[in-house]
Amino acid sequence: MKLGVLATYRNFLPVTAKTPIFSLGEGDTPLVRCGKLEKEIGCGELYFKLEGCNPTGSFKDRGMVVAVAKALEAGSQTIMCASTGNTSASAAAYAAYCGLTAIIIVSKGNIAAGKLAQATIHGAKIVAIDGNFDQALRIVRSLTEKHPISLVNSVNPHRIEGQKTAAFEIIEALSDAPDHLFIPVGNAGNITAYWKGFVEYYQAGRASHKPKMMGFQAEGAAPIVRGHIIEQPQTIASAIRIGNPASWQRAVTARDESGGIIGIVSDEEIMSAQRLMATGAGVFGEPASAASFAGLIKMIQQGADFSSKKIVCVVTGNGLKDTDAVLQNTMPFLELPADFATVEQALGWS
Ligand code: AN7
Repeated sequence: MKLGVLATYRNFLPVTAKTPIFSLGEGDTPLVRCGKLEKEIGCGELYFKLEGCNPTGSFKDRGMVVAVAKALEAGSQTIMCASTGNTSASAAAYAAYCGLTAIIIVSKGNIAAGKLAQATIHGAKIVAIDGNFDQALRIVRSLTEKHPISLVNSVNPHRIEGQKTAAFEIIEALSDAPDHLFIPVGNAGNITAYWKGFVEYYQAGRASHKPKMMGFQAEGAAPIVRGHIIEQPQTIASAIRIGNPASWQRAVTARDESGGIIGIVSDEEIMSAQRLMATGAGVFGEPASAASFAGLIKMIQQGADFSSKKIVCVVTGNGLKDTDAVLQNTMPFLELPADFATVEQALGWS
């Protein structure tokens, strides 16, 4: 049985004698090396951290298990979040497991179908607003200040605590930190969490150095890179369609303290990286999660030299959550009658 994030890393987490310890099987996700893509794009060692293997299919579960445990410890009966999809799926699942009510606020028409199905099947109360994620988060922050409800967005520090465990796992798997960590940036909680995790394991003597943090935002939703709030963020990567990240300043700190960058990738670069990851490595990540690999490819194309570097790209969410994004951009398949000879001929074997 998997121990889960709370039991495995309790000494690094805000776990007290009163904190309930439970797990839906989050954490301990694969770190997969891809020699083929290493050669193809030209970097020393290339690993994908498969966060889509978490129970609800994204990295959010690591933080959610801690946030929900602390909400239970505080006697809360209801949790609430704004979400571009994955946070709501995770909140809904952990609330269901713990017998809590989950209320989620989303931007109408802007959530990938798989994520909405998750929140629905787990029994969350779903409110869709005529507005974007940033507006939803503002409403949720005000509501949870006024009413006795636990906020489980990553402005809740327990979320960051849980999510930092992915950095611990990478160091454990590689027996040291990588040289660079490539990661998508939306609300900027995850880059904040990884940096915290790398710093803590470094300070604990578990790593000889800290990686450079390489964050990537989508071109139409890149407030940190552009240096101002984006009122109407746009990108095919709906998970990171965020114009005013809650952890903006901490992402900048992670970038600067690590000597890394936060850059931009276009929707085309995201979709082509998603495809290359799928065809070259057998990894199917959702569009937002391909922003990390897209950033790596882009930097190499622009002349960066990673030929002797150990690189980890975080694949933050499972591609099955958002199949529309893929099927809209795919070559149509062959449609044939159910006839042996016709199929054989169409495949070029007769
Ligand atoms: C797959 O679910 O913000 O920079 O509300 O789902 O920590 O926000 C999701 C974000 C990257 C960005 N990859 O992480 C939400 C939400 C995937 C995501 C991000 C998200 P942050």
